[in-house]
Amino acid sequence: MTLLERPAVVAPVTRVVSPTVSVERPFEVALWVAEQAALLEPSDIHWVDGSTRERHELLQLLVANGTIEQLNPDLRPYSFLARSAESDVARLESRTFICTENESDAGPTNNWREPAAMRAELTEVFRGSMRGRTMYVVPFAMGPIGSPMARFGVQLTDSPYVVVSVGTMTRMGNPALEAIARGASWVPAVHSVGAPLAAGQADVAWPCNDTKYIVQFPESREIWSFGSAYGGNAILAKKAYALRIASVMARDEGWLAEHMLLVKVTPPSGKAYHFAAAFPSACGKTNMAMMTPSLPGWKVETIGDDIAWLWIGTDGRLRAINPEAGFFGVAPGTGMRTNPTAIDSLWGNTIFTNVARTDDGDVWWEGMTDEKPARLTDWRGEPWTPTSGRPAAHPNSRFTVSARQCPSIAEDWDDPEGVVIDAIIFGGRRASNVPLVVEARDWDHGVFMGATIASEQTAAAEGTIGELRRDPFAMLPFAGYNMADYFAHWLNFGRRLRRSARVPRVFQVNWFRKDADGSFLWPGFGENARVLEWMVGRLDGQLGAIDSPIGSLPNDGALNVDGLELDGAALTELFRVDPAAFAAEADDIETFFASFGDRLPPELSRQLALLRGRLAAS
Ligand code: SAT
Ligand code: MN
Repeated sequence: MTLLERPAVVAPVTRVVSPTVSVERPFEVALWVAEQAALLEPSDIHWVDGSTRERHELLQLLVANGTIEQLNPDLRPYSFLARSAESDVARLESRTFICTENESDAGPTNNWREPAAMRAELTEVFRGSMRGRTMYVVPFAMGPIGSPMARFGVQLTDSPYVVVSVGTMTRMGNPALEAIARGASWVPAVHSVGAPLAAGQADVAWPCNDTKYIVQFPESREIWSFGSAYGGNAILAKKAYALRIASVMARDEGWLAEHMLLVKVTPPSGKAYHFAAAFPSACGKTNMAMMTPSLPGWKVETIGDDIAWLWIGTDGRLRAINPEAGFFGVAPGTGMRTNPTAIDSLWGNTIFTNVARTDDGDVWWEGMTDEKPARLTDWRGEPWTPTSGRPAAHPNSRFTVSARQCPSIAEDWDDPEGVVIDAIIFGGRRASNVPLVVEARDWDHGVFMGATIASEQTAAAEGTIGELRRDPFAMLPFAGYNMADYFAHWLNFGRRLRRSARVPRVFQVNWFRKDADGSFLWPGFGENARVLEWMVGRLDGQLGAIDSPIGSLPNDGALNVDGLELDGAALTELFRVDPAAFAAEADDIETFFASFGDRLPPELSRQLALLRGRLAAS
């Protein structure tokens, strides 16, 4: 049997452990569940209802299995620490596949596999993979149920840890199943840790498999994931659905599924603005989304920290929702100085993964406090002291917490109609070259900026940390189709916006530029509000800019640096546009663009030629 074929006889499932559900099980879902059960051979099936009681029972089960341990309830109420297997700590881009009939539809930036061959391979990989385990049927909604943008899915998984994670990150359970029963279309997603248990075989704390697959079939809108229980590899609603599959839906239906945070910024004037900002994984999206602005009278409120779905509303305006319901944030570097809002969000009801534990049963990670605790248990479960010479928390250790717990969450964060976007920001981690902030000349120039983002690799995925790579729109690992077509979709989208309403402004930022000694030039974090102030001033027409070959820079005095310990030389260096360095950058962009062959939209080659012309004239 292959994954698409129906089995002649649906194998009977031994037992259905399911809470009494008041909701009707949609026939189509029930049939699919039975078909998959015949392949996966779980010992039980549990339809997840999403109730608090169910979550509690799953957490108890996870404690009993040794997957998580409860933290000291006096210090961190109802919170838990998970330690993953050492081989299962980040997204695996090399094992992420896009399967389309034609290779060119996946494009040069994706790992392509021929769908029929991949189906045959997966059928063998998944056969019997849930033996000895319970299969959870996890209905979920991305976006507020009732929003025109809400989309649905059902994930099968044999990991209770993944179920509780999906419970925080999405709207999981009966309400989603009810929407499907009423006729909403849904994406099937199958996940197995790939560790079947023989009769009587003892389980391990973090079951997983050395062989891993994260497979998307964009044409049939399906997801298959095997071997990992970590983050984006396993919470399939997140990167696999809300970005890879949703980007394809968005292309076909005329909207955008983006790797972006969403914030509401209110200056002292009281008029609110909404920004969507794309940065690669682990480049500070959560910190920016929860920023405590250093400027008096300014307010930044959180709408989302990782994914945004944008569309043109019936009013013709660019609108956006955060399809998620929680935060899966990087722990290291999150502290009272850098992100007090995140620290406040994590007071309780939080699952931490791969952070260190203190002797009194609380958590710690690098950057949480300036002073390191004298003794810890590190993320591997080993004793640790500050002289151990290794990090106590894994660099990609995470917290999983509900958005509702975030003190800076905006009142309109889950408005079914979304929020109106005033500006789009692109950013990356660049030690050199890219200025603190630049404004695009127009939408098409903004698309060029997005298409040419480069960033230094972080610990969020496997690879050499610090290596510079092009990460267009911060979507390199997340676009579910040919990146060149994705660029064209952005260009077309701008054309539609121009016809109907005001086109949002586009900016590029770089908080990470370094001086000759390798120290950051810009203080970042709450001081980034100064950059937002300039952007708001640009939107209002109150603050000025000067033209440069790469776009508009703040003119003298337009960026408020009052009270900052920033000398003139540092400020100059933050905005220095070195024509020679940018000419080299243009050559690199040309090579990158050439990888797309004739599928590259001509407008992007034109933008590159314009940039070179401006550099030559400068
Ligand atoms: O592991 S996740 O993909 O969810 C996080 C990230 O890489 O942005
Ligand atoms: Mn992300």
